[in-house]
Amino acid sequence: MVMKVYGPVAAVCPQRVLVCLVEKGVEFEVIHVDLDAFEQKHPDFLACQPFGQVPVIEDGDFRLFESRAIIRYIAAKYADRGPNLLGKTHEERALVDQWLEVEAHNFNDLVFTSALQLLILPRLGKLGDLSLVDSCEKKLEKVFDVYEKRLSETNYLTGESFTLADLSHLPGIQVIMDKLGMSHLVRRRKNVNAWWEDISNRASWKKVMKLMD
Ligand SMILES: N[C@@H](CCC(=O)N[C@@H](CS)C(=O)NCC(=O)O)C(=O)O
Repeated sequence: MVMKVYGPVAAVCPQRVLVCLVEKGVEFEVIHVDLDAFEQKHPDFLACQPFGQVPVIEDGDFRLFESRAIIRYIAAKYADRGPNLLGKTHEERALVDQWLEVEAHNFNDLVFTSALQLLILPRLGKLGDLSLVDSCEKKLEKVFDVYEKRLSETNYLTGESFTLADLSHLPGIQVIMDKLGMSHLVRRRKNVNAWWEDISNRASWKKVMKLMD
């Protein structure tokens, strides 16, 4: 059965889901949702995602929103194929959860706020608040310092193999590298840079990036 993913392939939250599907070799169909036309706020869409955001998946009769819940679902449902993205022991699984929480609560908001001020508001003809971007950048420096230390001990955030915790960072760091003018945050940190080079060169991420061509 083909899994349906609602959302534009250019948006970071759907990308988190798409890269997970590609890692697991799951067939999917993208149903484009035009965010600029506010299709995500249409009553039909709100019936699927009451907060009016993408992504949403449909797997047969089962519907799910929240990108990190979706990648956990995919990784668990397809545990027997592709790489193990969830960890094997209780401890490994707990570490995957820990770093997924870090991505969601310590990292993501800083990237999102910067992207809102630098990219989204100007596209709507509004001025972004550059002092807010500056403050986010300073906070990101500290977050990446934590990652740098962690990645000096292990090749990936949770240990010696790639998991959902690394995967979940791919869309946000790609925005930092390409669109926010903050690539120095990664490039100036030896271990973060080596980790980024590794995870962003995975065939799965390259395939997701190509979906935007
Ligand atoms: N926590 C949600 C966040 C979803 C989210 O912020 N989606 C963005 C695109 S990356 C969106 O739909 N933006 C349009 C809007 O909020 O109206 C998730 O991870 O799925």
